[in-house]
Amino acid sequence: MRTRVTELLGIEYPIIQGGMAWVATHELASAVSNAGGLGIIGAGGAPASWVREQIQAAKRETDKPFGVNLMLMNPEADAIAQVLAEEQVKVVTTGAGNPAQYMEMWKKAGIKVIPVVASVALAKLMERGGADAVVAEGTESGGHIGAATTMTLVPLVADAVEIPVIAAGGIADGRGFAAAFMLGAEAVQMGTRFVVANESIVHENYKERVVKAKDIDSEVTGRSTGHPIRVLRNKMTREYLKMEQEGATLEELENLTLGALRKAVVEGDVVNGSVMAGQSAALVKKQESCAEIIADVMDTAAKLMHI
Ligand code: TUI
Repeated sequence: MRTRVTELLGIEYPIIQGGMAWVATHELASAVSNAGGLGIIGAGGAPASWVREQIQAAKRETDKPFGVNLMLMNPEADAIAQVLAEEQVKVVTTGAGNPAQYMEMWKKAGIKVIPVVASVALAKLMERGGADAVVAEGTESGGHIGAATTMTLVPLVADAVEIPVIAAGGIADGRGFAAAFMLGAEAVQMGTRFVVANESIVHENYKERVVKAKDIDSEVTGRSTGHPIRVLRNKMTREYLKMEQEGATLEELENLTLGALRKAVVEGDVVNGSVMAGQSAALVKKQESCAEIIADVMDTAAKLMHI
């Protein structure tokens, strides 16, 4: 299936793997790229040296294009932005901020730049700044989220910009893929479904939690702090939401979540840790390889779209 996004990135299928902090390591990224999608290494809150090592490992594991996501709240964002240019990564996506200050350097290095946006305003700004495409990410997504739903954000962004739009948030199967295309997207980004991939290094407890998740298990912490984070409900979220309601300070709330993602992903503590996942966790039924995930999504989508 060809779209402007498959042509832009040189990939076989218009499926991009989300650049999830702690989860999207070189193992997952190279597996997705080898399966014909676009794998992405998630820099998350990691230091620049770690990001460089991850890129070099992925280069050994695949000769297909892969990308890196720069989470702009990372204290080492400047240094990482430099590493991405030096390593001449094919594709960069960004999250949780405005990457305008790095755009010129990346474009000069020949990098395709795809900011993740949660609003029409930022999508337009990114297009004016030279972005090659945008990911329009709805509030159904896991992790740090905006307010608009995928159902409204994707067509609004598609109307507002000329560059290709990639839909994200709530998409985990061929039905979501087909729906996204009906809304004007030319590719999809999926995170949650790839969390449970065989090639994902995520702790088994975390994967089991995602597979077992039901529709009502999705929760948002941090609405009052201005940093809403979508996660799966557990002891941590119950305590957090109670403290938030009782007017706890930012510091008290941050103490509860600091390092919580690592605790869940690496240590497998899905009780006290932060189990970030999108609403689509309820749609994720089993662990399988990245190639099987992509084949399943594309098979269903092709039938629905009569192609
Ligand atoms: O970035 C994400 N999702 C993330 S980042 C992350 S790591 C993290 N961990 C703890 C605390 C905070 C982050 C986990 N999940 N998605 C892309 C995304 N970007 N969603 C929303 C936005 C966004 C929001 C506001 C982008 C820009 C923005 O404002 C731009 C401006 O003008 O500053």
